[in-house]
Amino acid sequence: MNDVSKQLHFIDRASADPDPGETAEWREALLSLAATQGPARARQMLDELARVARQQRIGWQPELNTPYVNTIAVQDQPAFPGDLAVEERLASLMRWNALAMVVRANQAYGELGGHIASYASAADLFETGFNHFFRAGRQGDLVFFQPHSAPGVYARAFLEGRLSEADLLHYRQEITAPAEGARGLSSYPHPWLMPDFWQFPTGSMGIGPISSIYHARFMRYLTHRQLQNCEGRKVWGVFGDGEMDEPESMCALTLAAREKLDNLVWVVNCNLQRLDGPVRGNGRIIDELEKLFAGAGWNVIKLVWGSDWDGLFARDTTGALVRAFAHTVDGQMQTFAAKDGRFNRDNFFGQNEELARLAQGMTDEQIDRLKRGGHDLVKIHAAYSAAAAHTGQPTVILAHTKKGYGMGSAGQGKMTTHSQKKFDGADLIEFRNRFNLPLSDEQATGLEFFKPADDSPEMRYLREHRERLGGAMPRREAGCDVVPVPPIEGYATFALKADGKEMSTTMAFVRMLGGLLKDGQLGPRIVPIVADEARTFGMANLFKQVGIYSSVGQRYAPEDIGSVLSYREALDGQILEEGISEAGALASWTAAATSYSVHGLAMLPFYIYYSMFGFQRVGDAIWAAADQRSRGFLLGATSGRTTLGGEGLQHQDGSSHLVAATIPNCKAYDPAFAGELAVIIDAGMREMLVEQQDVFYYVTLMNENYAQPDLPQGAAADVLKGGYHFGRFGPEEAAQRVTLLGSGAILTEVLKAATQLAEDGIGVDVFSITSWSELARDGGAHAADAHLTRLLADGAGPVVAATDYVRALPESVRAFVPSGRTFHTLGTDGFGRSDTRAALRSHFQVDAQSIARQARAALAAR
Ligand SMILES: Cc1ncc(C[n+]2csc(CCOP(=O)(O)OP(=O)(O)O)c2C)c(N)n1
Repeated sequence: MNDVSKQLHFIDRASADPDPGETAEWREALLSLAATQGPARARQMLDELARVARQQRIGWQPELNTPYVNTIAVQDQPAFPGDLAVEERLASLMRWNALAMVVRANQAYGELGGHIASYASAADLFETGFNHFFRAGRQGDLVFFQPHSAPGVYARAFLEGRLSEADLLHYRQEITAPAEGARGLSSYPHPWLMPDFWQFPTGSMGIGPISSIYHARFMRYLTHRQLQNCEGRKVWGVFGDGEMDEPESMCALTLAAREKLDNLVWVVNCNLQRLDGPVRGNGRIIDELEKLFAGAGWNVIKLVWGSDWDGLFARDTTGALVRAFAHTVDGQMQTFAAKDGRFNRDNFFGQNEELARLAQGMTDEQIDRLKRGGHDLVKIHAAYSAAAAHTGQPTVILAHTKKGYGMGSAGQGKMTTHSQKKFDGADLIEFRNRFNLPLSDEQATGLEFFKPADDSPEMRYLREHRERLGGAMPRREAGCDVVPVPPIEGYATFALKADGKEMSTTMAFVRMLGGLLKDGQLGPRIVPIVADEARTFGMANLFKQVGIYSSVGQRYAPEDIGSVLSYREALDGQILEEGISEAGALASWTAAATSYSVHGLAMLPFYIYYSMFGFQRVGDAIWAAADQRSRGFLLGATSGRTTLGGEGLQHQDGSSHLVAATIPNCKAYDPAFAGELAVIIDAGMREMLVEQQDVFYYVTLMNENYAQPDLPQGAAADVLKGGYHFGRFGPEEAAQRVTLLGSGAILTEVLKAATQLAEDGIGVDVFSITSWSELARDGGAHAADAHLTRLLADGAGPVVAATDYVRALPESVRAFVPSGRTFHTLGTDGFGRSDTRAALRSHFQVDAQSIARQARAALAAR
């Protein structure tokens, strides 16, 4: 008895049936009911039995798993609408060119890396989409490509004439390429690097899946708000089975089901392997995902076996195959993939006589070529058709494939296949033979790219099928309408001329937002987004004003129905209330922030959240949004380490600005006053909506109420550059002078310190620093003429900088402090904790006393 049959034996005994005869009678009854009265009646009977079982507390739960076979029965498969032979030849060419691209890049420069095995497993899944389903253009579909399969997408673009041979030769050489007259091809889908090509960045596992869900939901939002009709369009996502382990992949499955996103189709490429080894060596990932998705409310289509298996299943009258699959774990299945036909005959079909009989009459070669479902174009087409036609639920297709499919003894199913990129001559010849490629030995071993003649059946087929589907893809477009931005005076005069009125910058923001929402042209394009914190930030009034988006309207009378702030959900509601999911809210923000490109409709999202739960919590998603050239506002509220007194260590943010500073197209501001905030919002809107720059803004807001001064005349330009002269304190002719810089929450402490110092006869210049990162960038770009250097030119004495963030933030501008003046930084390094603002500021030494003390010490040290 071999290992597999030992396992089978053991499991069969464990589930032994005490009365097989009785079981058979029940089985027969059900079968005859289904045969005579149809499946609907059979389902009704099962429902009734389940109802009775529950009533009797029998403790039975339906098993969410179905047998390890295709969901779509052979008789339900539609006829294949294409030319199978041509499509297979095309797929083989894609495989070859993708492989040649990666191997050649690595032959030239071993350090470049690249992957072959992932695309080898996904090629047929992609090709079926390209030939029959993925519609291009802004009225078409959104397609998320598995990142490590990028070479296959380039290979197709090569045949389509979108990329040249020189381009393929510059795979992963984006810096060198232009000088050599080529375009470099990025490692993974990166819109930042290939802005006319890739739409959705997927290189970081998990971001693609969650993003695809929220893009699908955002299309519903656009439709329901009657901004753009997205009906009929789909979001397709091809993802890895290993990738499903990422929390982001999983966290919005129920949202997709709840929202009935039947415009969403996921294809999970279940090659059973990830990077190091099997995804679930001791289990079955397809079973696990089936349960998970079905439980979450998705339509699940298992695409497990190819057409060659149909005959075997038909002859298998005893159910031996299904039983054998039920006992074959993925680690074993991988071994079967890695071994040849002989091994599979002995070890799979050799498990028992029934199986052995099924394999009789098949050669070892035929056994070797038995396809898994995800490599069979006919089965894939059937699954995609069913998915595309399904209504009321999102669909996941669990496509069983082999990692490194066709890589033969060099890589198919090997533990190490993920990163394999070296092939020797014999391996290449074997690959050529395996896929019947029209290459001579020299061409194969020389890794020549192959492109059929323009008028060949393959090329004609490829072009015709893409033309039918709207042209080549992926293709990213950027043009969109200009949305006029209303004059700042209309919505922010209260902030620019605050006249000492007390308010927090959060309150000021909400008031501005309320005003902007009322603007006839811009208003409808605004997408306010919250993750269950609207009340925290004083935004409850917007519930009534613009409503919370709900795809089903409001099916209840809200408890607070009579109140002016009542909780109002509506089909055309404008606020996206994402619940406690910063990852979800950020994905929503990205969908809105890229609508200008994806849908040609510029939208302006404002996502407001606890600043600590932004760059720290979902920083990678923000990085991907930056890659995707998002345009919108992120608002980090309750910002700073000491403004949010009682909330303690996990909530107090002292670092988000440091991370924001690392994102090239993110402009980050930490304004202290409402007037500064108004100028920043106004400039951001113009930059994004009118000038159509690919930037986004991160602005921190505070909940501390204090007197808001008027914005000094002429300060606006400097506010945007990162800092302006706020005022001069103390005697004009003071013997001792000092300069204080402060940002955000701590500027009020700086001003108090300035008053104290002035009372001691010290002359003080105070600068409000609205953005340390913009100052540092400006300094880096104009070293000889940095804005900060110019600002400080008129002052004298030591410079003391204080912030509610870590000291590294003000340290980033040290190089631009005029020479001869000492520079001292105060910040909130360390863990936050709970206490009053005063106690916290004293503890972190960013209060007025500490700032004044530092200034005096600096003066004394001269
Ligand atoms: C967030 C993140 N973590 C880790 C990686 C590194 N990584 C790249 S591919 C890969 C394995 C992918 O396995 P799977 O999703 O099963 O896809 P396959 O290549 O097997 O088709 C890993 C761990 C990554 N790209 N992103």
